[in-house]
Amino acid sequence: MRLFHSATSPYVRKVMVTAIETGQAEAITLVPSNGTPLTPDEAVAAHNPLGKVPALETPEGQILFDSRVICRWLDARAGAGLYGSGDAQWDLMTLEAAADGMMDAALLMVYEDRLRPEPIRSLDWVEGQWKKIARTLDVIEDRWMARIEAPELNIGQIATACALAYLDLRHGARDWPAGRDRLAGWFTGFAARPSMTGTGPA
Ligand SMILES: N[C@@H](CCC(=O)N[C@@H](CS)C(=O)NCC(=O)O)C(=O)O
Repeated sequence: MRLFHSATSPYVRKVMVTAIETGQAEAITLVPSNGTPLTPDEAVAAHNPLGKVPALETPEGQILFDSRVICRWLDARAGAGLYGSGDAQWDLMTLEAAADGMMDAALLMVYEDRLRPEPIRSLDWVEGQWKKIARTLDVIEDRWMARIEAPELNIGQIATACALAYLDLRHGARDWPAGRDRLAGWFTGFAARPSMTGTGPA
């Protein structure tokens, strides 16, 4: 199968960590891509009309996007159980959505800085995005650590770790670990997994 890929994308990383953890990475051929809303990658747009990575072409030729769908598909294909069952699955999918939302906000901050001409940039808007991230980090630290620290691997852990790594990569000066000792301590351990050290920017 083929995966439209960018090494710095936290969403792509989520897919790659899921693929490695479920033993499917060898079956994936990476197709490098580097589009933005201003400079779309036409090859990606031909497969995903939103022009975004990750997009996956399955062995049967089906095109899947976005990262949530691809991770779910990889999990189902391997029978890995990353989403749990019963009430837990809704909790884990909500945690994944929260982590993805942090990625969204963090990426919008980057785009505002890189893609929008300086005279029309909004610092208030950037700070509004950071507040979304800060609130979500606090809620994870206060209410979600049982899922985060669970011994069995789950999709909430993978998504959260990829979001935190992206915060370190793009917004390190904001120092997200400050005041969030439990989440920061967990992340140090999770970030050492081969699936994390083997993915992301070199
Ligand atoms: N909700 C999507 C978000 C994917 C996304 O925003 N990817 C970025 C790279 S980090 C992208 O391809 N941006 C290009 C664009 O927005 O045109 C997912 O979970 O896969």
